[in-house]
Amino acid sequence: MHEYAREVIEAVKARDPLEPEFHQAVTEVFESVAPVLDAHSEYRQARILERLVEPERVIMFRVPWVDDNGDIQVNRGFRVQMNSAIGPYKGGLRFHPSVNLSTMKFLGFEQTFKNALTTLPMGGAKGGSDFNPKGKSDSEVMRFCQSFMTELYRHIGPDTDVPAGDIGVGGREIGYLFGQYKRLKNEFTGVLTGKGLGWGGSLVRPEATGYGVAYFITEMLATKGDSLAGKTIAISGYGNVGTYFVQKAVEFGAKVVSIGDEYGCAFDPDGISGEKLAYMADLWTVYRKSAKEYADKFDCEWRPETKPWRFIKCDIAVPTAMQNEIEAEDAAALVANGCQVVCEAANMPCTSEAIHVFEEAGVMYAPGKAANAGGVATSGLEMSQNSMRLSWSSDEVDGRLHQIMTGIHQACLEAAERFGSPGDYATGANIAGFLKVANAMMDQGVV
Ligand code: 2IT
Repeated sequence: MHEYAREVIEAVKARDPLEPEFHQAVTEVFESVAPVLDAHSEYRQARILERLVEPERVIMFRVPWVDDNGDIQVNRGFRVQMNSAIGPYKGGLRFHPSVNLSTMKFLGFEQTFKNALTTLPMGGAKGGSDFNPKGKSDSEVMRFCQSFMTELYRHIGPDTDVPAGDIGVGGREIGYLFGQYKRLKNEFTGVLTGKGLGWGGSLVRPEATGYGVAYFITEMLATKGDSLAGKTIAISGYGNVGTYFVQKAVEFGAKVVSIGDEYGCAFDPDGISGEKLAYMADLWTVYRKSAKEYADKFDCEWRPETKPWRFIKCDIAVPTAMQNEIEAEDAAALVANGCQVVCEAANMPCTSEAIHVFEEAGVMYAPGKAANAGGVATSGLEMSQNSMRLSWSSDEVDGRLHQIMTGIHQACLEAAERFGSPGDYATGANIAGFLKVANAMMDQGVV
């Protein structure tokens, strides 16, 4: 670890000791950029690391709402506006009971470098609430979203901060949030992405994160003269990212054999496709049910309270759920079962210890900030279309997404090579993202 990076990490831990996820994200990036700091003392003089770890603005607010029984509920809302050096703040909103300031800061920090890698002009932010949409009626979700936006609207805007979805925030929630923003501001603008296709959304935005991951893995395998055809893949979620990843992976000839959620994991050795894939797509968005329903409906194995990583033999593991879902023991089990590629579709799903296990075993590992950047990249394309007041065809958007993903893959490999870690995607992604953001900050002075 570089001495300057170590000093700043220690200062972050001392100042905010109760933010382990944020410490983890900062440590991973700052460990990677050691060779850059060695070669460029100007970043230290400009206190770039101290500025990167301090969000430009943190907004925390009360979100009161009335449930279907007439009882008053109170949740906590957040928006962490991390860094605007290369564009307006941009990043998703997460509605999940695990949301707190640490998770919001880690996600905003990751988003800053991810957005830089897309090459589009977007700064980094994240927001959300500890509200749990599971088990809530549509009207409860609507009232919650309206209350959330009643505070958030004064802090965002199409040239200021453009939120989108993340875990627990999909098309339904974006609709309610957009409706309330429009009503409060009396303005129809591209203030959110992931909008409905009939009112400013972009074709391919729903598919983009999953497709992007499949494009990224394809590039990784191509460096070894290999492809997705015939590969067995384990995934852990069944939401938007997982669903469209499965669709593209199947198109590329692979077989995806698991889905899961916080209750357990469904193992389908025949692979998810056709009718089963269509059901998976509707499982949450239409039926609002657990992954167990899939196992029941298609008569396959359901393992309660188990993660797929522990028992499934796969060539490729694609965590699509939550931070730190792959721990060291899970990583060891994957390696023992012959897994050769781990590609993060979620944000920071591997612990630092798990990544270490993969490195030791020579498993190819791609970090989320590179591999899952297709979602936010296509959000950037939605912003462009909104600004121009026109819509591109699916082929146009998908073509740009594909080009962006191959570009990110290339940028990771080039940065890794240039700074002495050839083939190391994590180091390459962190360095490439860091250089773009840090250089913009240098140009813009002490702000
Ligand atoms: O983690 C992510 O990149 C997202 N949730 C998407 C953010 C966005 O603004 O589309």
